[in-house]
Amino acid sequence: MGILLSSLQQALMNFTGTKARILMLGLDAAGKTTVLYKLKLNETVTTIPTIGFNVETVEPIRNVSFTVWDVGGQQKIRALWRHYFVNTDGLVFIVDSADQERFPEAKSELEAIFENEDMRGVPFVVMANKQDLPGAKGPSEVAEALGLRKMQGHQWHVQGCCATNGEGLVEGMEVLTNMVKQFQKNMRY
Ligand SMILES: Nc1nc2c(ncn2[C@@H]2O[C@H](COP(=O)(O)OP(=O)(O)OP(=O)(O)O)[C@@H](O)[C@H]2O)c(=O)[nH]1
Ligand SMILES: [Mg+2]
Repeated sequence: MGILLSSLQQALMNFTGTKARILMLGLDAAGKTTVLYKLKLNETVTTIPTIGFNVETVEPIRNVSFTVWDVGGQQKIRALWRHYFVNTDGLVFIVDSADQERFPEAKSELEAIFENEDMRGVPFVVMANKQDLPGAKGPSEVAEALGLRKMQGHQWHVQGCCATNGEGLVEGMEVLTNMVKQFQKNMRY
């Protein structure tokens, strides 16, 4: 009986569960790869700058299973980002909240992402990362610096987090999950 119930449960999960393709972008050293492996392994990995990409499936959140693409953010390879846009269900845009000088650069890269047709209406979460560092700006200041309130046509959320200890990551992904579900229901299908 137990086995039957659990296989029924599994079948139901398979039936109701959705899949989502999540793209993770942001300037070099913002913490994308650190976030990815914290979510995947719950470990703080030692990273080197990503040339190309990392892709991992992470544990389902609220019955949505994620494939997360973490693409290198160095200036000279940002032109490659657009090759990952097609069929994206949600964007995680990571910002180093302690690197105020680069907020304008982050803002213009985020705007450039949404100029692309393939990213039309895609919901996004800005992870205001590195909240542990002295001088880190809070999520609302990061939202302000990125001009998020003036952005039209997307659901968004800004989440303070710290990729090295994991704080805020699951919370941010949960909000993204809800937005992705709505996006898949209303816009894509
Ligand atoms: N203090 C602190 N350091 C962090 C945090 N998140 C990431 N880092 C550090 O920031 C550096 C860059 O992190 P990565 O994850 O490699 O950055 P990335 O965005 O993947 O960079 P690229 O691959 O070059 O695009 C590493 O030394 C991380 O340990 C954080 O929340 N707090
Ligand atoms: Mg990286």
